[in-house]
Amino acid sequence: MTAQGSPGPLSRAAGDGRPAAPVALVHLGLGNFFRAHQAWYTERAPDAAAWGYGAFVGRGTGLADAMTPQDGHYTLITRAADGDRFEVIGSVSRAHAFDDAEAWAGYFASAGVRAVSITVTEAGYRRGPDGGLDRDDAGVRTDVEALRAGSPGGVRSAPGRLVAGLAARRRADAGPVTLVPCDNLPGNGAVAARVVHDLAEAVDPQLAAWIEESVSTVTTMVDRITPRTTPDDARAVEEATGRADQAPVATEPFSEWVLSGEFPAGRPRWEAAGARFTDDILPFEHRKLWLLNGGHSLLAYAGSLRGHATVAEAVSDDTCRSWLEQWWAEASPHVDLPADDVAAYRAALLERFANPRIRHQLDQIATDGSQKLPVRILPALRRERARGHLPDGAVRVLAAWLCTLRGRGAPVTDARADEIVPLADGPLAEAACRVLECLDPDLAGDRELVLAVTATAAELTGP
Ligand code: CS2
Repeated sequence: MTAQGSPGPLSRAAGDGRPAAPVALVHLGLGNFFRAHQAWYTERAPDAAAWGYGAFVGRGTGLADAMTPQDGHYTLITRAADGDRFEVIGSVSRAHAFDDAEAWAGYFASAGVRAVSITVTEAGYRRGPDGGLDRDDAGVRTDVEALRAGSPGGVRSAPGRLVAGLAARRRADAGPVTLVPCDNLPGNGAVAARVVHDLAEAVDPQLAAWIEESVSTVTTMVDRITPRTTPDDARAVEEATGRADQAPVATEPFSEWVLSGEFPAGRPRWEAAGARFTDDILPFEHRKLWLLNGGHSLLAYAGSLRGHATVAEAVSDDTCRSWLEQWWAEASPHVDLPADDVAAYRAALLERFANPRIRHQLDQIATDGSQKLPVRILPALRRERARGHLPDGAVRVLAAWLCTLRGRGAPVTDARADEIVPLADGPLAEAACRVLECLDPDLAGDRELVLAVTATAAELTGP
């Protein structure tokens, strides 16, 4: 507390006194995950003083409004099962609203900016059924028109914004740059490179050719469970540190970052802060996407149907826990890592999920099932079907999602809700077939699978 007994504000002086680093990194998607993960690794890198972020909110102005009066600072609360640790993070040098197009272009035009990281959710890449850019998406069409007309100010989609920035870099001849997508998609580097290429090609093929030569896109596996901030978090910071923080973020102690690819313009020494660089990232992506994220999706849908609100509540229910173990037993053999490593990861994961002090809401995880299930559940399901197995754990996730779309359990918030919710209506067996078809037409042709999803959905919701 300050001398008057009222909490002091958070500012550069309240951190380690380090002045704001020059902006050498740009981030799109300033939110809690970025602040608990990439910004934290950057803060802990030994060369942090040279690597500040210019970070942009994906939508709206919220966090930029809260962080700017605090000079970009915020408190990271590391919430272990037995207590909290408080750390002031200063790696965000400037926080910007989503529509600050001038600052965005200015950073890209600066040779001092070396890399651009991205957290825009799975849906933010605006992919179509072939995995490339969805050219029929209304937002994509508007952005292509705006960029063709030379007015990037109103561009809103993530691929559109990246192309607008890269066009500014090319005009300024500011040299190579690296894109660092940090969303839960396998091969997120290839995904980001593809949608950026497709959008640039639609605007100006010469720009697309320049991007091909000058932009490196790395692939990353990111992991740290980070729930929404609650008013209690600000109170906890104030009580423990005497500081009034308008934008704290609480996260778990565990953190992992695996990266693969080249940074031709340089990067912070993230490896000295615990990040790992590898040439073979796929097994790490599978381990995390299938076991952690797949487990999360199972609990989000099936746990909500059983009346639970958080991950910790759901895993303390023996039934949910046995469903989780069942899914893990099906997915684990397909993870190409030593069995002992996978077993240790699962054991650690159970503890992480059970951390009662992390209130990770199931409805937050339940969002965008149409984007998440294809990367979290379907790869292992397909591998099991190819072996002639009918994996009950995977079937249960699909069945629970179907029930959710039919109005049971967690509320539906999904990028494809308008299309999918009507498909889930009507007689259960037909609904199961339509919903599976919309995830992957081959699934709807698998009669045994459709019957199993239908029967499990009926069991989950009772008579
Ligand atoms: C979660 C992830 O919301 C979700 O879908 O599964 O945000 C998860 O908490 C993170 O990937 C953990 O690293």
